[in-house]
Amino acid sequence: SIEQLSIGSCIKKGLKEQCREEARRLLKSNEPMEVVNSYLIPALDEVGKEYEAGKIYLPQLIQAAETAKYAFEVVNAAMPKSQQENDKTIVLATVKGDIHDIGKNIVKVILENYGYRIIDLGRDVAPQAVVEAAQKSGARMVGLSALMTTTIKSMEETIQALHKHNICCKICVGGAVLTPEYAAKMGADYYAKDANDAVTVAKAIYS
Ligand code: B1M
Repeated sequence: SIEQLSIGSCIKKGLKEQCREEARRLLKSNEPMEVVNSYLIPALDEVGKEYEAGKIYLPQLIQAAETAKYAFEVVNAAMPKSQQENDKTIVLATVKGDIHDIGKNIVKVILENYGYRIIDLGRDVAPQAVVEAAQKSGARMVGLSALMTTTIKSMEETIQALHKHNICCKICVGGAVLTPEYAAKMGADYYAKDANDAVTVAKAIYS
């Protein structure tokens, strides 16, 4: 029989099937968001720190992220689905140059649960694509995600592009490297520290 490992160890060791099983087990006694906040994010944070400290290398970081995705899939599928149908549209994107999309995908699932229609532009998204999507959809909220100090610049460029084209929307930014102060400095209307915060922002914008 397979030894039972914590979900963090499964992620670190790249044990995909076991990771999926462990996520299912945790869902028996935790709400989906508890699994995300108390287990998955701390595990990824730890992996990120080990990578930064040179204790693990890029292949292991990639393997850990790939493995964590199995758990996120199980957890996202277990999130309660909203019955609401409405025209509250939100455009979401991870900015140009940045391929980190795990956080953005969580934000998407949570907002969908609250009945928002999400136009997900994916990751590594050019400012112009965000402008076009916002224009075409008439979304009143655009959510941008950036995870690296190097991609904060393209987040800023995206905000400037939206302003330049006079797009009538509120801009909310998120991602581990950001602070509320920096978000304001960039010209964003809102900063969301996590997915629940993003819901609070959406409610404020659409109230
Ligand atoms: Co990378 N990476 N990575 N990485 N990676 C970080 C971000 C890093 C901090 C690791 C480290 O060195 N400690 C570091 C950035 C350093 C910096 O700039 N300060 C880093 C680096 C350097 C890199 C590469 C450059 C490595 C290399 O190639 N040498 C490379 C970059 C590639 C690129 O983007 N061009 C790279 C690659 C990768 C993987 C592909 C292996 C993988 C990403 C897989 C994927 O996303 N599909 C990966 C991962 C997994 C990480 C860490 C370990 C975890 C990120 C994550 O998913 N967190 C990360 C270290 C860390 O953050 N601890 C790291 C979990 C996620 C749920 O949290 O994204 O913060 P987060 O989202 C939260 C909130 O921030 C908020 O809500 C979410 C849910 O609560 N939020 C929003 C986020 N977006 C929002 C948008 C909103 C609202 C809220 O709009 C409304």
